[in-house]
Amino acid sequence: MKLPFPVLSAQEAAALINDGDIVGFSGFTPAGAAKAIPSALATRAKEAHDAGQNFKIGVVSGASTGDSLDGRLAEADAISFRTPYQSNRLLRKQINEGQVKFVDMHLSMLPQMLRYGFLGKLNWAVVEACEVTAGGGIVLSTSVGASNTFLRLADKILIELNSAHPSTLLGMHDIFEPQDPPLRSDIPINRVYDRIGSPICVVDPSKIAGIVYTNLEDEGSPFEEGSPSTNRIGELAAEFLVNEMKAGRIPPQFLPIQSGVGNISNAVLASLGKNKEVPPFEMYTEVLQDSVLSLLEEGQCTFASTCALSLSPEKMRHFKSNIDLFRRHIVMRPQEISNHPEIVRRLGIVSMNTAIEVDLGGNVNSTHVMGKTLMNGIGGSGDFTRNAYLSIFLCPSEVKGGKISSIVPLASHMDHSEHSVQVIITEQGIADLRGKDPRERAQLIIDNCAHPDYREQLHGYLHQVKAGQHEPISLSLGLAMHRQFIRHGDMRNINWQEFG
Ligand code: 0RQ
Repeated sequence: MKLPFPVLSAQEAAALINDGDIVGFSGFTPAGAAKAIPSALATRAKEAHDAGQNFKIGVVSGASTGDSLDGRLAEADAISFRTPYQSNRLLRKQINEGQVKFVDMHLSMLPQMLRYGFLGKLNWAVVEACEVTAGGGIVLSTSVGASNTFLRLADKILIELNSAHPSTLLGMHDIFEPQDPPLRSDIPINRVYDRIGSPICVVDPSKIAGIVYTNLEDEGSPFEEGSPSTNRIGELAAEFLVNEMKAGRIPPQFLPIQSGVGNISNAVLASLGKNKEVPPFEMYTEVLQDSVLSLLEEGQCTFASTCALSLSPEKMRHFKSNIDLFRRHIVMRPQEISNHPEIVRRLGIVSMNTAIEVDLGGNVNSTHVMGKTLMNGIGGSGDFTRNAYLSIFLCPSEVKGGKISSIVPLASHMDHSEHSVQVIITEQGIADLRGKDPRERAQLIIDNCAHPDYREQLHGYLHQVKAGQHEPISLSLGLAMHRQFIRHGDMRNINWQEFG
C-alpha cells in the first residue's frame, strides 16, 4: 500500500534539519539506531563547514548508538550536545576535550526529563521502523529506547523504514508511557512477561515529514571470547547466586536478572547458563546480548524483558530466522519502563553491572577514569543498582597490565554509593558487604577482591587511617594511588609517606 507521506532520500531528509536543532534519534546501543539520515547529516555538516557555515545539532538517543550515528556525526564535528550515554571513541575524545557538551543521565529518566521540559524543545524525531501505516502507526525495529517519547514530543518526524528488519517484529514491543505528576499512577507490571501497552507507536500523521527507505543492518560488533579473568568472574557470580538460593535468600524459583553491557556481562550470563544448579530464570534488563539468545533457546532463560536486542551480526541473523520462537519469549519496552525503579523494586531484580573502580567503602565509579576522563556514562546501571533486591558489581581486580588497581582507597568519581552497592566480585573472589560496617567492608574488599599485588599496599593505607573514625578514610591519602599513577604510570609500590 502506498503511504501518504513524502518519500525522501536520506540527503533530502537531512536537508530539513537546521543548525542548532535538537534531534531525538532512535537507538539503544546500535540496535534500532537511525543510520541513513545521521550519515547524510554528517555529510551536510562537512559541506556546511567547508563553506564556512555553522552546522551542529543536539543529539539525544536512547543510549549509545552505531557508527553511522555517533561515529559519523562526531567525525563531521556536527554534535554540540549529547545525552544520555555514548560509547564511541571519537565522540568520547571530543567530550573529554570539552568540544561536545555531554550530560550523563540515568537512562530511565531521559523521557520524563524531556516531557518535563528540562532539556528544551525537541525539534525532530528521527526513528527507524520496520513498518508504518497510513494512519501514523509505527512498528519500531530492534530497540524501543526513548523513541515513543521522541515521536510524541518532537515537532516533526522523519522515519527510516528499514527492510533489513522484518515486519514480523510486530508484537515484540510493548509501548507504554506514564502520565506526569501529579496524575501518575502505578505502572502495572507485576511479572516480567506482563504486557501493559500497545505493540505500535501511534503518531499524528501530519507530523511525519517524510520516509526514507533503507536496507541497513544494525552495526553491532561480535563479542570477544571470554578471557580467563572474565570467565572466572562469571563462574563466581553464578556460584554466589546458587549459594544465596541454598541459604534461602533467593527463592527456589529464582529472581529476575539484569545484566549490563560488555564482555563481562556476556560471560556472567553464559556461566549462569552453564551452572547446573541455577534453575531456569527470567531477565528484566535493558540490553539482551548474545548469550541470552542461547539461554532462551535452551530453556535456561524462560522470558526476557528488554529495551533492545543488542546482538552480534551472527546472532541477529539467527534471531531473524527464528523470530516466531523468540517472539514468545521476548518483550521490548521503552527505557522508561525497562529500567523503571518502581518495577525493579517490585520484581526483586538481581542487578549485575561492571565497575571501573571500587573503593574500600564499597562506592563504585562506573564512568570516569582517574575521576576525570569519561568512558561511556552511567547508562542504566544506577536505575537498577539503587532499587535491586541484590546489587552486584563486577570488574577485573586490575587493568592495564597491572598498573591500575580497580580496588582503590577512595573512588575518584562516584556513581553508586556504599548505600546501594551490596556485593563486589573480581576474579580474585567475592566481597559480600551486606550488614558490614565500614571497617569490615574495607577488610573484605581488600582480602577477597584486590589483586595480590595490591593487598599489602591497601592494608598499608588502612594502617595510616586513624582509629576511631566511622569511615576509614584519609583525606590526604585517599587519592594517592591515582596521583601516583599520574606521576609514575603505575599504582604499585606506593610510598604512603610521599603523599602524606
Ligand atoms: O579500556 O578500551 O582501552 O581496552 O575501560 O573495560 O574491561 O573492556 O569492560 O567493556 O565491560 O566496560 C565500566 C566501562 C566497563 C562499562 C565499563 C578500561 C579498560 C578498557 C573497558 P580499553 P572492559 P567493559 C547497561 C549498564 C557503565 C554503564 C553501565 C560501562 C575499558 O561497563 O560503561 O553499567 N558501564 N550500563 O582497560 C582505567 C580503570 C579501568 C579502566 C576499566 N580502573 N582505570 N581504565 N578500564 N577499568 C548498559 C547500558 O546502559 C546501555
